[in-house]
Amino acid sequence: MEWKNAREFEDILYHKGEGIAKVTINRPERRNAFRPKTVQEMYEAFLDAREDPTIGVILLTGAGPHTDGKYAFCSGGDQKIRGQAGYVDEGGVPRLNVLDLQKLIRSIPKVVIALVSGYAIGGGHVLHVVCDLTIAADNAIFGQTGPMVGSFDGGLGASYLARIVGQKKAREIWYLCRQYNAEEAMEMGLVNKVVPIDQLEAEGFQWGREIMEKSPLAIRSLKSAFNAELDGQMGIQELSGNATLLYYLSEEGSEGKNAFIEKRKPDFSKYPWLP
Ligand code: 2NE
Repeated sequence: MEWKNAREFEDILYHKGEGIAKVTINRPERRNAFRPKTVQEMYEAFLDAREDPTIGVILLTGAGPHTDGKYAFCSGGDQKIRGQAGYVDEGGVPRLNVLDLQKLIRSIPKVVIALVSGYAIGGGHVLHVVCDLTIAADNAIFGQTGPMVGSFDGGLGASYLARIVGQKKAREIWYLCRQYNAEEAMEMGLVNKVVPIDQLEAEGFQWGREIMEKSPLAIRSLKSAFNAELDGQMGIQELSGNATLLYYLSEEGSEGKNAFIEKRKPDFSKYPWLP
């Protein structure tokens, strides 16, 4: 695969190739824990991918291995810069901006695939949970640590996790803070596929390529439909936004606009009231 550097950041790497964007958390010395800057950079990269009409798939992964040979997707919020009211940025402001990133990943009308090697722990686990799909390397380790380190994510990190693995299992994951290997994650439906670590990126790229051969409007409508069931008014807004987009693309939708511009009465008579 041919990756081109899409933009320079400090805490992440951002590449594009063949309609696929790749966001790599690049703090392996902290098992790819995120600080506010890391999250802000990821947010900017995801926004760029959302705005780029050539991009249909985004891979989210972690840089590794670290010098000790260990891999991590992401180990959650950087506990070393956690203050009393959140993760403290360079200006001294406490933040929980990863929640904004979760919402963006969920609502972006493109397919987001988490490629997990090593640890996906705490807020890092939640990040893979909110992605559309997860491909795990055979060394992947999944788990929540919140109740051990004085934190929790009761939003998508709890409720959406429960939708994926079921209530009993989600409660086990959060209450006991155990770690689960790739095979166990596969058994509970937490990941889509497990591959040898040296094949992880190639597998993710192949899934991306297959998705890129499909209809963009069909995929974006499906994503918003999957979300709508769970997301209340915001889910309906997303789904309906796609209906509006499709209507604008139709001749019938254009007739209304054209009539206004041409200062005439719109003529919708040739469009059928389908059963
Ligand atoms: C990930 C894990 C299990 C890895 O264990 P191990 O034994 O392989 O590595 P080690 O030695 O713990 O970590 C290697 C280096 O990375 C740092 C460590 O401190 C260590 O650095 P040194 O002290 O040797 O210099 N490191 C690892 N994770 C870090 C982190 N999250 N923040 C800062 N430094 C970190 C093991 O490292 C682990 O359990 N990490 C902590 C996982 C965790 O509790 N994350 C936070 C959960 S809360 C959260 O993410 C959150 C939320 O609940 C709600 C909103 C937003 C965020």
